[in-house]
Amino acid sequence: MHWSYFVIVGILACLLIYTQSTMITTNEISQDTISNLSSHVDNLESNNVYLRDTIFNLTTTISNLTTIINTQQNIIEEQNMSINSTQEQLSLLQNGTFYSLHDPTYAEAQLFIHTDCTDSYTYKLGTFECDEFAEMFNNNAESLGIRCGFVIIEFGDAAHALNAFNTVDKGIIYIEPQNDEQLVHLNLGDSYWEDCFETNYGTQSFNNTITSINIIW
Ligand SMILES: [Ca+2]
Ligand SMILES: [Ca+2]
Repeated sequence: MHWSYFVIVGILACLLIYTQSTMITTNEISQDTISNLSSHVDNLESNNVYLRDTIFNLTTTISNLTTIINTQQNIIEEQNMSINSTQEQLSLLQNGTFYSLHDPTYAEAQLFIHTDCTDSYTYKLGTFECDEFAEMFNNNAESLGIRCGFVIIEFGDAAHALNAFNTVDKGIIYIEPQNDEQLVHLNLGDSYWEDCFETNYGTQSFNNTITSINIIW
């Protein structure tokens, strides 16, 4: 054979070896790349779970903070209303439109009871009943600067109104404004007309056992 034939065969053999070598390298690179990408995907999925948890926690935190903000805003609004009301009352006090009230001494309360004429009015069913007596007595006292309580007691199926003073030296006293009589006591379970006065009003034909006592100052 001619020597050029061997040269050609040699060149072709070299090319074949080179090509196979290149394919193996490319194949190895591709597997590495897939492995890296797969690892990267795992990391991304892991990050994704973390981010989802973070978003969930932040959403919960935002919801809680929103609730707190709404609560605080409500408190601020209530306080603003209270401030406005107080400023209004202060303004009225400064203008002399309101008068300040004080709790009386026991003697001052007695003096008022005996000089006030509410008890001289006549009870009229439907138009001037116990609540009108108690309201008039309260308003007359407070027009003089004496703080007076409007007292409502319940008998279960009926109710009655009277008055109270929180005296500075002898505590709370209760007054029946229809006749100026001061009660000896006023307790739940008492029968109002039978137990609460020194005067004997006799046994009542209706249930007057006290089931609740409310003082509106
Ligand atoms: Ca009187
Ligand atoms: Ca009052």
